[in-house]
Amino acid sequence: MSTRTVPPEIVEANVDAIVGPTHHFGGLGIGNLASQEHRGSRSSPKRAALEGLRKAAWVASCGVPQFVFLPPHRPRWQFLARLGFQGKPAEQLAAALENSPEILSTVFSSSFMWAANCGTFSPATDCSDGKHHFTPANLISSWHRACEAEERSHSMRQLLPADSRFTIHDPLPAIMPLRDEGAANHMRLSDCSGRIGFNIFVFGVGATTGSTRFMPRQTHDASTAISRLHGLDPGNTFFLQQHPQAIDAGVFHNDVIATSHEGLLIHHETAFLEGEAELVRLERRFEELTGVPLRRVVVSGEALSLADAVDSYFFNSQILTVPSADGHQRLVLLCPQQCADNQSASKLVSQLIADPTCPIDDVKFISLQQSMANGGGPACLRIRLPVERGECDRWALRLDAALEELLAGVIERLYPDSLEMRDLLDIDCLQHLERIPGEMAAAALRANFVRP
Ligand code: SUG
Repeated sequence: MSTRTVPPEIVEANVDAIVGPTHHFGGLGIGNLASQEHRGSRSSPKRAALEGLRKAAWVASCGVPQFVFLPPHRPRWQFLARLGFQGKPAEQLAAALENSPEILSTVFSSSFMWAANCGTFSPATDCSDGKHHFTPANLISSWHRACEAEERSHSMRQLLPADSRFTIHDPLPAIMPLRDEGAANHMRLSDCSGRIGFNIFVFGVGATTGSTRFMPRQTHDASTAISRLHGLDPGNTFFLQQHPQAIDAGVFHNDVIATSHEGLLIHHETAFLEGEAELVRLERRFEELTGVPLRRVVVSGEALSLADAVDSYFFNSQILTVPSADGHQRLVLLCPQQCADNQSASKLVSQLIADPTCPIDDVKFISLQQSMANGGGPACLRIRLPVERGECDRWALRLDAALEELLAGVIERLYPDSLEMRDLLDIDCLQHLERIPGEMAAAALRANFVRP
């Protein structure tokens, strides 16, 4: 039980990306078993977008500040032109498909929907210059994601007020030794006020050899560069290497094998390679600065095998501090439906709720079938921005009932029920899909959810 009466001074604003109308199964996620398994299957952009929107709306209904990023324009015509595809739109797309399905998938990608990969955010309270810092992830491990960084810098600027309190860096240089996948490989712990922060960066490639089956997506050099750029206190910053066995089992990001919230860290016993010394340093430092012990839950392979962790996405559950009517705060675990369906995960969730030493009070299961089929659970769909209470009142695109209705209306009316890669070559279908992000943005602007 965690119920307490003093609300944290720093609150976690959540930002979810609205799924785009060209959501499809391209099979491009490196080391991502679900994405590879569903390659070429028919998708439902409408269902994907409504599932994601309902998840974000549920979080908002709990009283957690919730914002959205709107989908960017597709297809990426400039990308096609840069690869030398010329001619009329239909000809360019057909030539791209003939050349490689990866190119067609890239120009229509909706993978920006996994906002946890949009970048790494550090709140002002953790940074030496007293400003918030955000570094968009360069995502250069894969074709379809490497173009997202520019779009996401734009989305952040659209959301946040033009304010000297935010420093938005350039993405790290686009070279393989600096590959970065953002908040999916970063965890922040804090004291109960939220002011004393502890930052954990998790990388797949360091001095020692990494995975053999799949290319690890985050490098140690990228993680250390971000911690320097953000001016994080080295004494409160920790670096852990992902266990190669985990990467080989389909754990392509740390948020598929570990999670954290305030003073709670939950990780699988095979999450990190020789991580114990760094974790002990973290525990000592946490207790020294906060006066209370870190609550670390280590999930054994016996309780949840790596295969079940990947199948259920238990670690990709969101942990939310939810204010309740009596003025208390409760910790709620928002799990993908797969955790209820997977026997080991379901038992683990029940045990955590029943455990009096675990601060999680409650669980909610949510269906995100379309995102999960591409390897994205509840936590992948959002980025957390810990800021001062009330600070986000001035941000754009806050998800309230009116914005939810507006977005659901556009999705219901315009998003396709079903989509296959070949449909993207149909000129009528293409013209329809191409108009949707603009219409959604214009509707949000008319209703004053976005600054002009
Ligand atoms: O990068 N899937 C994404 C899933 C990202 C999940 N995010 C976090 N774990 N935070 C990825 O692998 C699949 C796209 C496709 O195959 O069409 C994809 O990109």
